[in-house]
Amino acid sequence: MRRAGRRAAPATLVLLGTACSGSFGMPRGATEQGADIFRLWQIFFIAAIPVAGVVYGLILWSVIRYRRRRSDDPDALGSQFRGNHRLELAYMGIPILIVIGLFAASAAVEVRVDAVSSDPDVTVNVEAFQWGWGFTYPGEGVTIVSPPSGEFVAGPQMVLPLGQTTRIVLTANDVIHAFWVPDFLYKHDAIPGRTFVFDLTPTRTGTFYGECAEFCGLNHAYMTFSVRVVPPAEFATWLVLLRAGQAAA
Ligand SMILES: [Cu+2]
Repeated sequence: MRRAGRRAAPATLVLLGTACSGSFGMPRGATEQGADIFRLWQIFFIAAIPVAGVVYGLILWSVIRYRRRRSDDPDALGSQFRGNHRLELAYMGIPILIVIGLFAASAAVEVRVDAVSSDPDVTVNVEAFQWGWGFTYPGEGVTIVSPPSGEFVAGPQMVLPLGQTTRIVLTANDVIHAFWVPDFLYKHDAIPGRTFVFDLTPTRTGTFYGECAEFCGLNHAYMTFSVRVVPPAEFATWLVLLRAGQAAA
């Protein structure tokens, strides 16, 4: 018992720490859309705290208050009652209200995250295939394609400008894949014969790991890529240099 307590203490401290920082251990999302999803999760966590408090509190209270004592008749039942309308209304009504609230918050965030700009700053056509990715910047004459996939092969890199809206046009040319960048808190299936469009607006510079998130065959595990977010001026330079390099090749 004491050993379990010693092990639980650091975990409780970590939990308290992440709760106080407001992140609850969640990544905060490196895009505007991801930050929106992060805030939705904050609402879920905050709603869960009083629910957990009531549930664990009642369990603890009944375990202690109604424990069997030596003097108790072993066949005795506790006081039985039925038909408490106020209690029934409370334990049905409160959860229903919580679910309606969480549903409304989720639907509002989904509408915002799925909304696409009519005038994006950058467009990238992303094509998923067995087993890799093709990133084309239409109008820029630039295409980046996966090297042959393998265990120690780094996937291709997409570069995006910080703070600008990028439209991703996602397709698959063989089987179902999924575009997933964990730090963006966003994942989307790529289905042959269908085109999916979504926007990403990066809010942090850096290199973010991405991978296929739908089992698509033998080399699925090696179907990785990365997204490098740079300031807009650096993005423009990158495009010019890459275009020059690809024209010369
Ligand atoms: Cu795949």
